[in-house]
Amino acid sequence: IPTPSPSDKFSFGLWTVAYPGRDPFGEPTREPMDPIYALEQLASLGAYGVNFHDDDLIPFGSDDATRDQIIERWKKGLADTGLVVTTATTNLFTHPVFKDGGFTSNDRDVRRFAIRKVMRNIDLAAELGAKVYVCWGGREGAESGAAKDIQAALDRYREAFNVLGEFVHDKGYDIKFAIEPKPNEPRGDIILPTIGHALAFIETLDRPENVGVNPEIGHEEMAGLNAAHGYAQAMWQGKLFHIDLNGQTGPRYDQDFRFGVGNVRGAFWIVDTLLAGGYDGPVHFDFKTPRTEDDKGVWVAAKACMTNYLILREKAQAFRADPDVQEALAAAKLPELSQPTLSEGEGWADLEAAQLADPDALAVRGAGFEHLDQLALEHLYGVR
Ligand code: GLT
Ligand code: MN
Ligand code: MN
Repeated sequence: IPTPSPSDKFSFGLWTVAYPGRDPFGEPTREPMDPIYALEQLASLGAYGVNFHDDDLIPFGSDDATRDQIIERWKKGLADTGLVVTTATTNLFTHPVFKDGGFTSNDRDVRRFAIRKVMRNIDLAAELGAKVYVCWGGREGAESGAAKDIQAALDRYREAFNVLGEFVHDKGYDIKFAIEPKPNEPRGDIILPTIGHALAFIETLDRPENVGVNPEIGHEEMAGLNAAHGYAQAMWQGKLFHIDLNGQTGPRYDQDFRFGVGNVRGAFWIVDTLLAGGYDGPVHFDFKTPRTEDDKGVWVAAKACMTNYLILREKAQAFRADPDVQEALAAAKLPELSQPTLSEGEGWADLEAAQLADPDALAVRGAGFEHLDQLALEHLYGVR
C-alpha cells in the first residue's frame, strides 16, 4: 500500500477533518477539533498543506485581541508541523446573515459586509502565503423564481469579483481566485452551478486572468456530469487553479465521501486527466467523514483519501505505460485526434475541392473503444 509524503502535495480543508458530524437531521456526533491537533495529525499522515475558512480558525465575531492570539498560535502550529497554507477561503454561508447569499444577496448591506469579510481574510491568506483563494458561493441562489433576478444577481456577482480583483492587485498579493461551482444544496438552486457556467462567467470579469475554477468531483456528479471532462476543459482553458477531490454516488445530496469511493471509475479518469494535463497545484481533498465515525475514523478517512489517490495514480500510470494499451490507443485513433483536421495551408476552398474518403466505407470501421476501456478496467480491477 503506497504511503503519502509531502512531495505528493496533498492538502486538506481544515473544515474537512474538523467536521463534527452535524447534518440537517442530527446534532454533531464528534467534539469540536482543535486546529493545531488537526495540523499535527495531517502532518503525521504525510500531508503537505492546509486550506481554511476564516471562521474555521477564528470564530465569527471574535474581537481583535482574540483573533491575533489565534493567528499567532496557528502560525506556530504551521511552523512546528511544516504544513503549508496552500489556500484559503471565506465562510459566506453559516451565519444567518448569509441566508440569501453574500455577494448576491438582495440586501445591499449584506453584500457590502460579505465583500469586506472576504477582504479581511485575503489579508490573512496573503500573510500566511496562500496562493489560491477559493470562492464557493453556496448560498448564492434561490428556492423560488421571483425571489432572485438572476441577471441582476450575476451583475452583483461580477461586481464582487471585480472589487476583490482590484483589492488583490492594489495590495500586490500573489493570489489567484478559484470559483467552486455547485448545482444545489444548501440553496434549492445555486448560481454558477457547473464548471461550464463558471468558466463563461469568468470571461466577463475585469481581470479574468486572475480567476479560475476549483471544481469538486461530487458537485459535478450531483449535476449528472462527467467530472473528468470538466477538469479537462478547465485545464484546456488554463483555468484549473485548484481541485476538490472527494467521492459521490450519483445525483443526490452532497455526500462528500472520502476520495476514491462512490464513482470509482470516474475517480480513475480524474487522476488520469490530472496527470495528462500536468496539473501541479495542491492535490486537495474536500470530504466529510460520516457521522457514524469517532476521531479515529476521521483519520482513517483522511489517510484513505491520500492512499486512494496514490493507488489510482499508480494504476493510471501503469495503464498509460502498458504496450497493449498503447496499441489499443493507436487502433482507436487517439493519435489521429491530435492531428489538425485541415492540412497546413489548406483552407475551406481546398476542402471543398478535395477528394474525400467514402463515408460508407468510414461508417463500417469499428472504433475499438470497448477493447480500450476493458484494458482500463482490468488495470483498475487489479488484474493487469
Ligand atoms: C463547504 C462546501 C465545500 C466548499 C468549501 C469551501 S466549504 O464545506 O461543502 O464544497 O469547498 O467554501
Ligand atoms: Mn461537496
Ligand atoms: Mn468543495
